[in-house]
Amino acid sequence: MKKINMMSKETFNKYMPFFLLAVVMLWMKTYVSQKTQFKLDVDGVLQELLLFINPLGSALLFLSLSLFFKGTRKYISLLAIYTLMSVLLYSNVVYYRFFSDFITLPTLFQTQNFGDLGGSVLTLIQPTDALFFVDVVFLSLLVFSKKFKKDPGSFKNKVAVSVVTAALAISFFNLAMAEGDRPQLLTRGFDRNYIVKYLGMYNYAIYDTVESLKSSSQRVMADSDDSTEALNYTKSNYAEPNKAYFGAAEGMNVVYLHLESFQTFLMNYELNGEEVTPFLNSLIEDENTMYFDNFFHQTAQGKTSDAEFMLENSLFGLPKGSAYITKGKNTYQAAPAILKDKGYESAVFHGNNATFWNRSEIYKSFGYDHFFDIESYTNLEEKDMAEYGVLDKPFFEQSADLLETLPEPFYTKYITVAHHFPYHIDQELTTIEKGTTGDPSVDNYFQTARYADEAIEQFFAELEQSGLADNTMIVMYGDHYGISDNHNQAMEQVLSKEITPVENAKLQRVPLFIHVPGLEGGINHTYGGQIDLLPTVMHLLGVETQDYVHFGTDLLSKEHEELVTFRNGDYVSPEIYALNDTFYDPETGLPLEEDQLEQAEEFKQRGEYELYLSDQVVNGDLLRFYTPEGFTPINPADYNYQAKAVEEAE
Ligand code: GP9
Ligand code: MN
Repeated sequence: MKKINMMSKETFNKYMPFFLLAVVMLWMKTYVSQKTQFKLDVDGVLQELLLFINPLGSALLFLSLSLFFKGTRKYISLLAIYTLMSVLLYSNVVYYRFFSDFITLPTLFQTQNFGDLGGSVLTLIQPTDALFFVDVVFLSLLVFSKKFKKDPGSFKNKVAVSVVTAALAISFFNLAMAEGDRPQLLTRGFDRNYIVKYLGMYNYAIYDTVESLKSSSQRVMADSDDSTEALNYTKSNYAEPNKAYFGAAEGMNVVYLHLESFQTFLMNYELNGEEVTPFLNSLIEDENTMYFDNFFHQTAQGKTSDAEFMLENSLFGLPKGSAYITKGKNTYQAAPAILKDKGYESAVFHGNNATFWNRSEIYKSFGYDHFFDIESYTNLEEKDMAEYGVLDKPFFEQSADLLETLPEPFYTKYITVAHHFPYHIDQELTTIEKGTTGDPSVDNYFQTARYADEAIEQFFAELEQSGLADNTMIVMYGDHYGISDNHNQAMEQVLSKEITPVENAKLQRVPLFIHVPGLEGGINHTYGGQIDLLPTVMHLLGVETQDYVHFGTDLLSKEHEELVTFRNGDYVSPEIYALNDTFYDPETGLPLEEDQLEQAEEFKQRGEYELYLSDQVVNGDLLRFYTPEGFTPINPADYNYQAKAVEEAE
């Protein structure tokens, strides 16, 4: 008995310094990473202090699990936990460089996507990143070195439990201070930056795991009564179609062109006195094209998939992850399904793997008849390929033959890829110089935008040649920003102005063109977002929408409310911009006066309520309980794109 006690004491003396060294190293590495790699807007001494202490609780807590292991296994388990936490931290650093956001559990299930990202990920990794693992190497050398004497003794559970308790006490103290500074931190959860700033990277990971599990249990808990609130709201929010436009494109084919990473600032922008997008610029002036210059993307982590999700459903994307990935099996009443009842055949053209963003699954739930993915583009050479699939010019060229196989009227979507981060393109294919800011992503951005512009011109010409142009409505929209706010320094040079919060919000504008043969065009300054596309397009086609659960309203309706809510609860409207808990006057860029706050607050609440209801619908899969009149529900099992591809090839 006495001997065991002695051993514990010795063990304590030998293992503890090693253990504490590991805790301090992990704490410091995490603190320095949080401070330098993420833009957390740390404001004031208290927030600085919290940022400093928040990794301590988690480092202590997780590493103390090693104390429960017997003998020398303590060392191995500590090293394993340390390495896992380092990998988690570093993955977030890399992810943040592109997305300005943190990884969430649903995005982890997108391993296929991460694999496909390939080259993009490589451009995000820097040689100095090796520093993130210097400590791991050092600890491994210690653990595996014979010279470093490891203590074979074991801790009493009581000791281990006391260390865990101390770690929890530090974490709870941290949480209490954080809640004091930012009430409802965990319940609001709109902004992952807040959680990391106050509670640190590792606690964020726990928070995210719990939230994600909650979300999947929401479907199980939901019942038909839950759909009533959303239905009542969307009915009361419905905007009557404008008679001048309703049915203006009735019976026409529909073509959506998904303009990857296009932002409105590119329109009519001149680089060294030369237009970057001459063809799109010419469409702004086209007599049959409506161009919206205050149209905003509303995407979050789901990027392209969020944009698609909104335009097909007029439901918001999820606050984290992508509904495409986690909600692919939900019941939807999406555009292809609505139009199927009107005799339309639908197809998506996209020269990438079918599984990217889980498209091959969710398109079935949307009722898409065909999905022409990379397998459908057979006549390809190395030079025709971009990072995410077939380059836009060969893509449109080969899609023309595929389109011929479709009966009219059709509803189709073309998803382009050439103008995608990091905007690499073979210099032989470029017809405009790079930018000169010194920031490669920004400088390259102009070249791929020009290439995409030429490809779109080619598509318009093809449509003309095939005789389809006179009977086809073309909708083109930018899907999300291409230049994240990490590049604002270079963007200030591009725009020759300071990028204030208001200017930054204005940079979230993406172009929207609606071209309808025979309909008068022009520039439309209405504020709107991607959520509004579906009712706008349906009304132009003469399809009523009041029975559908849509969170957007027709941009052409006189009742359209000019309020664009972003996924984080911020919003923009012609007179008020609500950004990061401050209300601004978009004209002056200054915070609003006290007496103007009432309307600002009301918009804020309405926006948040809409996001909440939309999330209820998506997370609870509530559309399974409600079928609009005249709508034929979709059975995803009726669709099999692969079989069709095989049949067609034979
Ligand atoms: C990939 C493409 C890109 O198929 O649509 O998606 P993004 O990275 O822009 O979300
Ligand atoms: Mn995209």
